[in-house]
Amino acid sequence: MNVRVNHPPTKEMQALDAAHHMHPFTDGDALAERGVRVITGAKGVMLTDSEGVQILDGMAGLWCCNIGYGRRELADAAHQQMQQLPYYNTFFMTSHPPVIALSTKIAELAPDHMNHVFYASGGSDANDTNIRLVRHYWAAKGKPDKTVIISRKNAYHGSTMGGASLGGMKPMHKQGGLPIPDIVHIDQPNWWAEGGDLSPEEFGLERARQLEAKIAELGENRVAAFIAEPVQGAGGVIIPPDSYWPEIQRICDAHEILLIADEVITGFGRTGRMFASETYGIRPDIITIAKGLSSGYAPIGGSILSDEVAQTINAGGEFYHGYTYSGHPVACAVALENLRILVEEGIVDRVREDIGPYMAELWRTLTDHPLVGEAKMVGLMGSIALTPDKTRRAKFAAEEGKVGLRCRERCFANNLVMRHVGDRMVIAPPLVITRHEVDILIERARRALDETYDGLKADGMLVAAD
Ligand code: PXG
Repeated sequence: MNVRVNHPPTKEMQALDAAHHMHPFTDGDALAERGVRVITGAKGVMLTDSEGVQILDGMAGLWCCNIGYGRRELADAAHQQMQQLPYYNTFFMTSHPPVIALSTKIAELAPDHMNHVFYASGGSDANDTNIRLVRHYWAAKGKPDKTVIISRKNAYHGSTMGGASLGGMKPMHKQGGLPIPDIVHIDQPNWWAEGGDLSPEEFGLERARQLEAKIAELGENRVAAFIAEPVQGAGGVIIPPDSYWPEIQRICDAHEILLIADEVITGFGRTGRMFASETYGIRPDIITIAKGLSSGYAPIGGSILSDEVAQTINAGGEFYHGYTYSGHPVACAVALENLRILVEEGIVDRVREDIGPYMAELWRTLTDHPLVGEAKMVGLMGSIALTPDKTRRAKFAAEEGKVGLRCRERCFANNLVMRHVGDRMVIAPPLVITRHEVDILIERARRALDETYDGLKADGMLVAAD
């Protein structure tokens, strides 16, 4: 691999980073004490750090680098577009070729009834758009009281005021006085942690029916929409029981509630179909997109709207909403090239028919490890539940997340990026990962699990909570 040494020494960069760079979702003092790992390059599924060490990126960046790193074609697309037209806006009756081409392409790839795109710069602001959009939609239909959006606990829908309010992360709500009004949360379909004695199918139905109960409690005339990730990603890759989504769909249809599928992670091939809505038979009114839309090569997100939603919005007068970078030409050109590669190279079909099943089979073998309870995977996103006692699906006596953090650190020490969410480990490698690289990933994960187990044993932490 071509490693360019075009940066200051690692120690110097770490000091400057600690002095001047405020990191997202990071305890700044802890970071300054340990020093960051500086990533300087990447190719395929491999990252290179400032010491020249190669790390297997089991998280595709932040669940986004679907086509892998280092694709020259995307750099060329950006280069050409920057020379041709680096910026122009899409406000006030103007447009440009890349945004027209990208919108046409997304409409072709999206479910048949969804042919319109409103752009943002990422997933959070796209979900902010969705809040305003669904409320405007119902007002335009003469039902201005339909303003409440129902979401789920432990959901992640972004970090803006709107996105974090839609999300169901308690620690995020605590900072900044969230959620904003008229957003409520029901329970998530996490059978491993919350299923009790119910079968997964019974539990899936029970959790879905909380939506119907919540609509009844609030009154159908008050509820605008239900938003959910088809598979909760940042919440720990919670793959719902098969009974869950058909029941949610039935309830939304029966009660005149818009369904927003937040496919920021699951979109563009992650579950083995272009959208997870296809994987789970969901018929959304709105799909949130970002991440895999450009494989992370350029910041771009948006909302794909059904024909009915788009027509209602268009007929409802001016929608006073938009961002300077809505439909940014360079980001659109990059996304378009990314989608060309995704389609022409058959990357999504390969996830469904080859590399996904291959990895899922190896992933499931991890359940023979004493620390691993369930090991689940759909397409190329998966998770394992760490437990001190798998027969009882027990939690650790230690504070939740402590064991997961230890495991993540052992992964990193073994040059594998695998994240933890509480005491679940999550994985979502670039979709172009090869079988050989999957073998390496599993081998490193197993080694990290062994080392975590040994460390817990030595520290007397293999103890279940009561
Ligand atoms: N919706 C979903 C489902 C997401 O996963 C967003 C919206 C927000 O997108 P932006 O582009 O504004 O970040 C996300 C983002 C993690 C992690 O650690 C996950 C996300 C972002 C950052 C970290 O799992 N998801």
